[in-house]
Amino acid sequence: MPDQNLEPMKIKPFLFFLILTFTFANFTSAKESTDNLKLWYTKPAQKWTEALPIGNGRLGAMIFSGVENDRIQFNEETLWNGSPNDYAHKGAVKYLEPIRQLLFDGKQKEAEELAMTEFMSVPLKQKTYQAFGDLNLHFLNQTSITNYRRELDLKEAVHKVSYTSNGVNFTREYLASNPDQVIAIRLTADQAKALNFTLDFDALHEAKTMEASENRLTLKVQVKDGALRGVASLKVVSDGTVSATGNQLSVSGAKTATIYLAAATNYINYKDVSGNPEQKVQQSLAKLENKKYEQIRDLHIADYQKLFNRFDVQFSENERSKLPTNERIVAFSKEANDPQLLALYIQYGRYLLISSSRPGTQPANLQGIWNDQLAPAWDSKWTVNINTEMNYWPVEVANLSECQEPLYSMIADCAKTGKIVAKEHYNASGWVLHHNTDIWRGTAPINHSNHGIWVTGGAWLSRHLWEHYLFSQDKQFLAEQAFPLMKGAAEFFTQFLIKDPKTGYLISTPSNSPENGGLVAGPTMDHQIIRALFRSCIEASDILGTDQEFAGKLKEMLPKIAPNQIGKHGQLQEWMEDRDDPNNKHRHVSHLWGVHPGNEINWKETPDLMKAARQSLIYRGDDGTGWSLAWKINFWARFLDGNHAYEMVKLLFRPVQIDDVVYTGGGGSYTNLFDAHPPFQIDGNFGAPAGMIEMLVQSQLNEIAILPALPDALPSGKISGVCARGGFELSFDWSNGKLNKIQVLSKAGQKCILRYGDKVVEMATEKGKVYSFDGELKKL
Ligand code: FUC
Repeated sequence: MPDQNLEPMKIKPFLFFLILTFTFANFTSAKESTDNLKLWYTKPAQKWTEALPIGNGRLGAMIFSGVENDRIQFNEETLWNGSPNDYAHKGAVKYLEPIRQLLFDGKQKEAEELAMTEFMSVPLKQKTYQAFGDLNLHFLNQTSITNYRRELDLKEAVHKVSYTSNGVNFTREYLASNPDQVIAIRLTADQAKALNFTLDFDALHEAKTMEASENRLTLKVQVKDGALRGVASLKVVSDGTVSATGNQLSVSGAKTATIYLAAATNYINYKDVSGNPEQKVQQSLAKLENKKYEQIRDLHIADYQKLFNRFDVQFSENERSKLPTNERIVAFSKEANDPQLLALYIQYGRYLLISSSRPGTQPANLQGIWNDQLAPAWDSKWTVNINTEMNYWPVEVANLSECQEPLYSMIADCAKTGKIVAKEHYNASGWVLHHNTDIWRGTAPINHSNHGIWVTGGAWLSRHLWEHYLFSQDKQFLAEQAFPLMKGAAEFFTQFLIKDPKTGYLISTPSNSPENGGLVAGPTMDHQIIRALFRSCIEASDILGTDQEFAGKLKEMLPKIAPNQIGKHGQLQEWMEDRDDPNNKHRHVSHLWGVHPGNEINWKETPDLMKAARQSLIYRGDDGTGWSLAWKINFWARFLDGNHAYEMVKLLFRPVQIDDVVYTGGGGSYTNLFDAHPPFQIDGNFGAPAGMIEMLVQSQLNEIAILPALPDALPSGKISGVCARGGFELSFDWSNGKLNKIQVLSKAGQKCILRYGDKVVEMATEKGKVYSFDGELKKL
């Protein structure tokens, strides 16, 4: 469908702008993008999913922006319950063969029961990410409110509130600084002595203390079941009077006041809880002693923009861009004609990633770092049978490579804990991670044998290490960080895979096809993941010139692993047996892993499997949880069906509950554009941007395809700083659905094959050089 509502008057200046500004140098700093990059509202947040998130990778906060009472609900990412523990079930290995035999004998229930008693993690469940506390601000004499606006500016990573009360203009700014490791809140009034408020802390934890003295307020919490405690402390700097009474601070007669909030726990790493949070907090606040708010703010913006400004995306604009975000979401559900909302969503995903995952921090968990509960959904941990991986799908393409560092550290930890589990449960060397991990780096199978015994979590995560190499071409990273971990993951499978007595193929058992169909022998997804891991290890050993013997073993095993099979309904089989139910609408579509994020199933080499995979997806249907919708955007993009991918985008934007109206009980978007599983789960906020980018660029099988799955709804646009495998960074624009111009920056001097429709160019490149082509891929 053409973009009918796009008024001609609006298109022309946009195209004119494109022509004027298209140079590689200024492309990323496109001026007009600034105003697009805001989430904004005309009312304070009532519910948590209306509040707006800020974060520095370690500290996060949800800002409600009330006029009389403002709630700043904050987190520190290492506050979890539990304590160091390897979770291994000692002696579990004795039951491995009996469980396998029961599965071969068709006794699934018995196999699950035996596994439940003898094979599961100790304890059965992993631990929970904890809310930390609330900072509450209470303002005096706020009446006759006008001009209220709150906004999250993605360009600067600053949240702002402004309003007028009794003729006084009040503003507040909130930011979470990575360089200064504090949350800073700046309050101003435009009249002397007009700013009067009190501050106090609160927390859900039973064990908590609060204390105020001079200009300092401190909250200490101890988690209920575990070794961790948290300390949060703030100081107020103001031109008014700051005083302490009981557990409260008050600021009176001020024109400006700045609050600096620091928080820490005693967590050092998964084995060590001997940290001193009082000292850490004290140090963070002491470092600010001689700094002005403006300096802290400038440093924060510069630090954030170093990452954020590397990439830009614009689709065509219309009147909808001017609506408050809540109204915009509702309008989209009535008529999905707001191309710039997709650009906002992609950039919001990048903002959330920068805010929740920085070098040295924990990776983004199921909720990033934002959690207001002591018992959040699925413990707000790391589920690795799709969710954690999805969190990192946009990281390379959207030019945020560094944000993936916490994932590598977590993989390295899990390789250590997973070595114990590999030994105790499977008598295998190498390492294994089942479907979840937590801050203690649990790797054993949890919850229930019918879905917890899934063996390829570590193998899937290892792909992220390899992908980082493919994008960066960084051989040192491959040699020092990636390959040793990938090799350990593969080594496990060289011993774990066994010959299926029925077919003679090597299969993965016991395992499951994530969360569908219970404990089985040989789920298709496992074999796809293991093959991808083996292939990447073989390639890495070749590139690095090491481990030839190991690579030889993998080469020998590869063709023996059970292949993808097409079943009686024309579907790609999810299991060894042809027993898929075409009416099954399960949210997981695991057996399509080979289409995305894997690529062994593709149009070029395996068109029949590709058709079968597409048929499976059609049977599954379009609807799903938030992350399931996001995955389906990626699938349809890989099937090269942009319009179907856009149908999935529509479902993803479906309003969940906005302004007290409940629109759907299914997956969609909340007022603050957080993805709804439901409840809130951040994976869709990352998986969907990756899928939207996948409509515009795909780099698979050694070629870069431009606009491979462009939906009719996005006839014009431009993107810059988007990355492709092989070490390339691309900038291009299109209008009326046709490519105008493209520039390719070669960062590693590799050969480049560009495809646009049926046009292909192939070229040798030099590191650091930019190559330009017109819409016919003719060199400029
Ligand atoms: C997997 C999914 C659920 C949810 C949970 C966190 O178990 O099947 O839908 O996303 O992870």
